[in-house]
Amino acid sequence: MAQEEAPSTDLITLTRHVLSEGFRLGPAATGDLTLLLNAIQTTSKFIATNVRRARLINLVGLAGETNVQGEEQKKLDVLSNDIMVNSLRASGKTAVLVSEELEEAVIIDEKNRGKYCVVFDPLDGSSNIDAGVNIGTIFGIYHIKPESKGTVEDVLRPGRDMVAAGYVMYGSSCNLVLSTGNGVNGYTLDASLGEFILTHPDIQVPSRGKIYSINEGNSCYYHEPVLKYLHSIKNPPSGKSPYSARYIGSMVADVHRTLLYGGIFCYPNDKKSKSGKLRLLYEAFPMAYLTEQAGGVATTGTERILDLQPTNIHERCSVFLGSKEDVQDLIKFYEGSK
Ligand code: FDP
Repeated sequence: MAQEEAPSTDLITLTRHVLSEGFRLGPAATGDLTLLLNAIQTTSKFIATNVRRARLINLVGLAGETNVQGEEQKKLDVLSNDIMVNSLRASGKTAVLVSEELEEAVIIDEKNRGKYCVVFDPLDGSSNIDAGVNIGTIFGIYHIKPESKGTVEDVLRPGRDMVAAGYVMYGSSCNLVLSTGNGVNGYTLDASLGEFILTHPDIQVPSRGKIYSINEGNSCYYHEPVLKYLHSIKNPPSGKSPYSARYIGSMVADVHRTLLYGGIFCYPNDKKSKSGKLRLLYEAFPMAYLTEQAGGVATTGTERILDLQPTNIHERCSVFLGSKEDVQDLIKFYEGSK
């Protein structure tokens, strides 16, 4: 009879893991990023609790406002934004905050000012909230520029300048996936301990997958390269299987599956949405950073996402990311259309 594996008595918590990465940096590590990540952990637990109880404590539905994108804000969007802004300000480690829910960047007062800037979407996938489908928080972290006291210029920089990025997925479990520039690790919240435990060490996107993820309802607007690519994966040469479609409509959930199972996630620009839908700073950059750190590729179709230079904190961009070979296949259709 197979022996049952004994429960672990040596849990690697997120804080322990990040601290051990800090130790590798030697004296250069001041502990500030660890403290900032601690604040993000706390906000994630707080938001996770509210997401779980939303139906019971009347947190579903609209808050009655529209955000900077002209989208209706849900009560949970507003609450999650407030939780993050308060906690990040109080951490004393931030200088500039950019949230999807706020028109302007928040410049932190001198008393609470630190060295980092955090760009975030506090609750991504809002259209799924009321149905209890997976939603998430996405964040990216920059160090302020040398000599800067913290201005919006500190975040109007290419995503490759980020020092860390991650997301938290509120689903059947609460997962935090993080990179501090040294690979990607995934942690699962053990609600009884109140700690994120390392459950997915060193996530690597498979080099090729079998899944494509796109809102195909928009296909009448798609540009030629996207249509041709989709045709190619749905009508493979004989003997090969077509790709399966999976689209949740929450970027965090669709990207999480793509990182673990491989394949390609797409939200292209098209004839109707000339710049695409997803936001560069706090959706595309963090997810592109994680994808590359996990060995995948993230592109607009013609450019590496992490090389884009933002000019506006809420700008949008076209996104294709996932398994290296799948995304390279897509890129070939763009190159062929030149
Ligand atoms: P949502 O509008 O529900 O907040 O950018 C937000 C986002 O969700 C992403 O999470 C998701 O990938 C995408 O938009 C879904 O957009 P469509 O409904 O147009 O497919």
